[in-house]
Amino acid sequence: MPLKIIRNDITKLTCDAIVNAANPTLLGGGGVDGAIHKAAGKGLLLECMKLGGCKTGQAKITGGHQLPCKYVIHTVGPKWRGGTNGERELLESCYRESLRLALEYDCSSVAFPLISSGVYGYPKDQALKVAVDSITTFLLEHDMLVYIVVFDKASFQIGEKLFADIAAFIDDRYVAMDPIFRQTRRDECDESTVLYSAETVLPDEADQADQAVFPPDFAAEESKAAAPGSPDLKRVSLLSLKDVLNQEEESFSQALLRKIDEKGMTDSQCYKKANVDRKLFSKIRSNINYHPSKTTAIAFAIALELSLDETKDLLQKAGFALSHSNKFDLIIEYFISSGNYNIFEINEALFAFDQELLGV
Ligand code: AR6
Repeated sequence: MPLKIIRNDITKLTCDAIVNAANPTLLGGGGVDGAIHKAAGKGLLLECMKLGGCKTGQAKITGGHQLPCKYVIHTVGPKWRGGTNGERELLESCYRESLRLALEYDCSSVAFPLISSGVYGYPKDQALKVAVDSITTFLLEHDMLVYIVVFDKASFQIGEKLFADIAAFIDDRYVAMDPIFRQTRRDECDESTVLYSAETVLPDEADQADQAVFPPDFAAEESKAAAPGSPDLKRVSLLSLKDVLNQEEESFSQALLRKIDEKGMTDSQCYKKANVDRKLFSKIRSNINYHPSKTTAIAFAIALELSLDETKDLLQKAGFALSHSNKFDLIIEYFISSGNYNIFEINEALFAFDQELLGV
């Protein structure tokens, strides 16, 4: 199951477990720790008092008390001391140990804040990379829906150079010119936008809310053909309409399965790399006429490492196109053109530019 980056207050999430960036006493503090204790009420503190603290890199679990989640997993991140004192290993261990506990307690969804990236001073871009890498490694072996919760815009930073490169790429190609976007730089982004809240990412709904536009405009053809005084034309046109309908074009689902075979991938390698949920993949596999959302279709193109032209072909089978008047499309084009098919890096960039993310 996939990894999602969302912007929200972690105390508001209804997933099975949320993770707390705690300190070794487990008795509360500032930052996300303070917010969690405040929202959970005194019961959480009382339960934490019985745990006997927690070492850096380790994790312990309690109930959610007055929070909407079932459990709180408390982990203690490393303090940043320049990066050469085992910080990365300890931070990886926080994610690994928290996910191990989530698994042990049968959680199917868990949400992490960016551990250590606040009071403990871990550089935010590096903290995010550790989070993404550790969670991705775990998800290769296990089924779970994992959220990284970013609290504010400033918490989320892709590298300055990458951001500048993408901005320049968009700027060079953007056709329907948006003067506001032309001036936009990272620190001018709208802080209040909640792009991808937990409520908007229910996998099934996301794909049912299909916005495909199917190209042949049959209704228009028919009305043209029915113009008064041209009965023959009407017959000819209706015949060709029938012909068109009879043309068996390869569907998105068929094309996808064929490409998976051609690339020598297994289904699970492909949907995991696409950050797509197994259930959704089964739907696509079992329904030849399945119409995916655009983000799902692109996620598969990325997983299959298709060229730009191949991507456009696959998208077209789902009724979509890539356009130069759309920031989202240009970012996708940027990554494909640079041969970077890492879906998590692409999602980090999409997130930084306030765009919808790929996969489910
Ligand atoms: N929801 C999601 N993320 C949040 C929230 C929230 N409600 N509040 C803050 N963040 P920090 P640390 C983000 O300082 O660096 C405490 O005092 C925040 O923007 O909470 O691991 C503990 O008791 C930042 O990106 O945790 C420890 O003493 C991230 O959560 C110490 O801080 C982590 O910031 C732990 O420091």
